[in-house]
Amino acid sequence: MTIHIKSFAYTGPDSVPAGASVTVMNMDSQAHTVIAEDGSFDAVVKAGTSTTFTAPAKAGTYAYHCTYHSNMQGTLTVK
Ligand SMILES: [Cu+2]
Repeated sequence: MTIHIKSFAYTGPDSVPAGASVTVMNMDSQAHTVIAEDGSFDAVVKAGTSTTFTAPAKAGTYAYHCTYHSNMQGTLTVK
């Protein structure tokens, strides 16, 4: 399960299992974040690196965004 960030856009899996380890891979030359609107998860990923976070234990659709770039929005569906 990987969320790719490229050209200031997220591309994620259709869904992830509850509690899964989700990798965030940043292919841009600037840092980005993956911050859930409800605080369920957060990740900061420097340029050209990857990191992981734990998906929520509860099924649902979680909206997230990048702290640095307000036009970057995504959703993570947990099943
Ligand atoms: Cu960003």
